[in-house]
Amino acid sequence: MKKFQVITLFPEMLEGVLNSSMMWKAQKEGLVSFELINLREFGVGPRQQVDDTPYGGGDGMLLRPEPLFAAVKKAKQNDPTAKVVLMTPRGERWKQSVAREWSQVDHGYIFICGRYEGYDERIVTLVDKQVSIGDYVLTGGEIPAMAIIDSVVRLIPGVLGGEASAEIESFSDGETLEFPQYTKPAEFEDLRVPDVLLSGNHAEIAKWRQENSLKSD
Ligand code: 6GU
Repeated sequence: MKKFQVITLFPEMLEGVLNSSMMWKAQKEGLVSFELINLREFGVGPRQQVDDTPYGGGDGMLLRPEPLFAAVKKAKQNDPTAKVVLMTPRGERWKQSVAREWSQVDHGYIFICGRYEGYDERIVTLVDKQVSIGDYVLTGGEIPAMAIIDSVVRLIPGVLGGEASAEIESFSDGETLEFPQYTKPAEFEDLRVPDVLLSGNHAEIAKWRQENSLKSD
């Protein structure tokens, strides 16, 4: 069972997503487990401070190293072989081929979600990989962490159910994006399903789907 741990100041942001749909099913079937680690619990002093002003001046607050180091230590105790992943717009761009690799390895992952204006750079010494989900800046790593976990979990054998989805997956082999699909009715407000899909000609249908799929990577 693969364990995904997420270190965050906002565990409630992830709860709904990780406990719904496919990710709920994957947990229920014992294929994955999720653990949310609240960074606030590792805060410094009586006010459990997690951030402070940058040395050298400048606006905003940075996450302090002590709570981050303590939270990673806790996560490593839970899962000693897990890899540590830092969510940052400066990281390597996430892609489907990496999601596939991560779904096949037999160790867990610990995600560190940055927040506010940044983090103390010393956290990088604990990190195996820095990941970004695209060239834009979000206010925190929580949404990227959810995107990455979703993209990995759906590829774990046994998670994706149903003949139809498995069929699309094997057709695409993960490298080809899905073709457009239609269901009943065949005509809706003057919008018609392409004739080829109603033709019953399986060779023509396969050709149409191939031509209308997008290549990834
Ligand atoms: Cl991983 N974090 C933040 N804050 N913004 C991002 C990102 C990550 N990936 C793209 N934008």
